[in-house]
Amino acid sequence: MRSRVVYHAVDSHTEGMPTRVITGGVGVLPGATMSEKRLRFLAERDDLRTLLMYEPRGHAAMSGAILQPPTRPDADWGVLYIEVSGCLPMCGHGTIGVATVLVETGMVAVSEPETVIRLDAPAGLVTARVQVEDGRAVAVTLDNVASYCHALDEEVEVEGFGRVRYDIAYGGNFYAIVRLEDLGIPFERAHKQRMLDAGLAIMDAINTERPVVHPEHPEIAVCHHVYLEAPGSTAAHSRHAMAIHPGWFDRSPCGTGTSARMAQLHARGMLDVGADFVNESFIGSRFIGRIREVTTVGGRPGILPSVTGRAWITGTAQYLLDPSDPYPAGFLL
Ligand code: PYC
Repeated sequence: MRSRVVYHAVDSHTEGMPTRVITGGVGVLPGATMSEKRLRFLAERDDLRTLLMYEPRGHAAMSGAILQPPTRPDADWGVLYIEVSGCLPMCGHGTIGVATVLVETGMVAVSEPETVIRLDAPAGLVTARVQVEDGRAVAVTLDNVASYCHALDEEVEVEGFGRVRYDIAYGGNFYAIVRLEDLGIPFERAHKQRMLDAGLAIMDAINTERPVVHPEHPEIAVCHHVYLEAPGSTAAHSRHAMAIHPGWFDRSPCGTGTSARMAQLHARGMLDVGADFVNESFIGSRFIGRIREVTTVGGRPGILPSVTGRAWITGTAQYLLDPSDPYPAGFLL
């Protein structure tokens, strides 16, 4: 066995969605803040992301996180989110996976019934409150970054669908929220390809015709997620399929998407501070969301959201790269 590198990983899934947590082998990435580390990593080390996320070590819906020393004194760990689409500024299911791994491997001081972990993420400081029983993380509540509704009742021209109406909100990433009924697509797995095609065409149209920029983080300026709302969804319990660039569905209920959805529902006057919001994924798994308080984001009305879910460790691994491997950066079909 030969290898140029060894990356240590603890694999997990959060409500069905993988998080490969890289615990060693990468070293300290350059950059004074996690946001700077993210941009430099994308520019200088993207082959490491694709090695760990793409086939044959990953797959077309793979997601993960690289642990780093924090860049700010009020955080316990730094996190760089990696996935097939790139490096997200923030990832909710990934944070729940990271917090579970940190507790269950003893990489943080664990206290019961609650262990609080402050994470330095590219989008800002987030706190994971882990409910611990007999050393096991049985639930994680993520206090996410400030979220806000960017626009309601927008429209774009989408090839094959005509004028499509959408709301757009930010919860750590931008999310366009579109009713499946408006697209004439049933909320059924048999129609998943039509849903994915619609989601990708909608995000393309938004990024071309009506691009978005975060008012405080100008580097966050793309919509790569479309929340396809299922018929019958309410402000108490919403079902959806989350279409993600370049062509996959979130298996989890999407933590940043849950936060964005709560910001949109709050802007519509449908969800109050403190009320439970159940967000259900395409595979039927659930997060419970709650608005902790209202705030402002770049002068706009916003919310401070929390999201509760659970992750399970699925394995540990050392990922290697044989010097003769013909796919040192992986590949996607
Ligand atoms: O949970 O925030 C999330 C997320 C983003 C993309 C996939 N999952």
